[in-house]
Amino acid sequence: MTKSANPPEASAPDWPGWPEEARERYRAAGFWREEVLADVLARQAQRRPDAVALVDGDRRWTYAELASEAGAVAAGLHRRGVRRGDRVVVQLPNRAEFLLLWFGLQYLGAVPVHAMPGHRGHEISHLLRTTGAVGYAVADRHARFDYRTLAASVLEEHEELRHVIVVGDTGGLEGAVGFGELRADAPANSAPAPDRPDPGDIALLLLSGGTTGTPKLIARTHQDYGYNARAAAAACGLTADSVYLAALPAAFNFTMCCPGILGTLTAGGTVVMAPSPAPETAFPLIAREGVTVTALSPPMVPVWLEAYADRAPGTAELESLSVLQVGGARLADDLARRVRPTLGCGLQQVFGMAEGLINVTRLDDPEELVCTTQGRPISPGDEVRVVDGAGAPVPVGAVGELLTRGPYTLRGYYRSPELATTHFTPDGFYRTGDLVRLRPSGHIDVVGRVKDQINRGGEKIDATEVEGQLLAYPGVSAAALVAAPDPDLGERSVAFLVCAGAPPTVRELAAFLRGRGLAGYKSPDRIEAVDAFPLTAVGKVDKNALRERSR
Ligand code: OOB
Repeated sequence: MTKSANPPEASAPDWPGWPEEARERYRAAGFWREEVLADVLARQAQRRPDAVALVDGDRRWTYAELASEAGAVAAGLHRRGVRRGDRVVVQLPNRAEFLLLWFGLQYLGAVPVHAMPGHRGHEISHLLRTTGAVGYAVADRHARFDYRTLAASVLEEHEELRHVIVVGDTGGLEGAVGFGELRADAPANSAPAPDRPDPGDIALLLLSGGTTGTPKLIARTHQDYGYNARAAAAACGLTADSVYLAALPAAFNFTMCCPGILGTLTAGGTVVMAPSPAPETAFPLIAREGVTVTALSPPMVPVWLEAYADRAPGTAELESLSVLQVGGARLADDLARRVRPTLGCGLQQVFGMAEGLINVTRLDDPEELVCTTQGRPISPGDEVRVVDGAGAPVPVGAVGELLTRGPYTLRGYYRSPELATTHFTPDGFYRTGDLVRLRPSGHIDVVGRVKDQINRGGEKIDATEVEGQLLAYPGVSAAALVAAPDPDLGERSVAFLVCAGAPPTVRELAAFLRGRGLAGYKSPDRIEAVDAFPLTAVGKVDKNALRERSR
């Protein structure tokens, strides 16, 4: 038997976890159960073996089939030496294979690391390096990009990376195994005797939007993520009759668990994979599969509203849809108000974060709250505080930074002890960096943020990370990235550059950053050349002044 390169998490001081007192409380309250995420699927395969669990195009899997396929994937991975606690970076589009592999890993107690489809060499290398992953799963091609080229380049750099799994054609990539081959190696129903992880072990690693230069990783445990799925499913009213369309990237925490894919499976419903949230793809899928709930980020909302308003009268493509969730960035109130009259479904605003805390408007909340707030926490165990710059609580209705602690909110980042004091209070609250106002009902209005981030329609861009890359451009001696308001995306990025000669054009800079392996959405949308930056009283770059200038 091949020895695993990575010991199980329980023995590694990779992250702080919750203090004993909190763990006992969360167990006693019934938030945490003695369960692992693989049990979600195994249980449904027992209870409703013939119900449809997953749909991808013309392919469908009942719960029994999904469990058996995931078992076969687990067996294939096990044969190749993947073991409990091993990390595998998963960068797959919304295809059934995402879930087959994800549950295959769960069956082994191995840990999927959620990469986004838009990530490139810079981000993937960081994930591989930080997690010491033994595997990397990609599609052959997706959205006009050949992921095998990316895999080939990272394979050279990362010694610990022993398994590249390609969904589709491996294209002769040395050392790669095709997904079909991986699972075909093992006959159905031959899942290895599970090396059952502890419910408190890391079940998956999510990527944070990041505010410190390199994307931070968030360890989610079986019991905290399992609870997140159950609580979100309850707050969203999911049942075994729910049909969820996964239209945003499956790797996104919103899509995966709020309630998303995992919440739907927890409730015994059906997950339908959509290759894209565009109306021409999503609407026919909703009609064909009788989708009842889906989730979008704000920029897609006007696109859906316009597309549906343009439909011929009497078109009832969205008839089955009862809830449209919107989150990831602030939804404008006037767009929110148009959802029900135009699409004929309820709106649920979702203000969440990979770090944990999820807020949702409830289905029976007054329309005014649904259209103007970002919801309230899904769990009675969620603690929220709104504080001023000195950390003192502000009165209800006043703006302050949101701090939070709870049964599914992290207490520290993965392998980043240096962030303990900057991102957490001494008593374990996570500093979200979001500026909010609390209503007397407990609903939260998100009004801005203190973190140095651009929220480009839900895609988070870490200013510090991009600034570091901009400084590598020949002739650039100083760089500052700020958000400018944008009618479609909410925000776009503007790079202020101090250059020795002529500044680069947007296209030149994009090509340069692409060459450095940076994800495309991080390239500045606009460039402003300046002689020097405005400074604050203490001599820091005055980003507020730059934001004003970028309007
Ligand atoms: C979701 O997760 P992340 O980790 O990509 O980003 C979290 C941040 C929040 O701290 C906040 O700044 C912003 O995204 N955000 C919103 C928002 N939802 C997220 N800002 C205003 N209004 C909203 N509705 O984005 C995420 C994770 C799970 C569920 C939903 C979104």
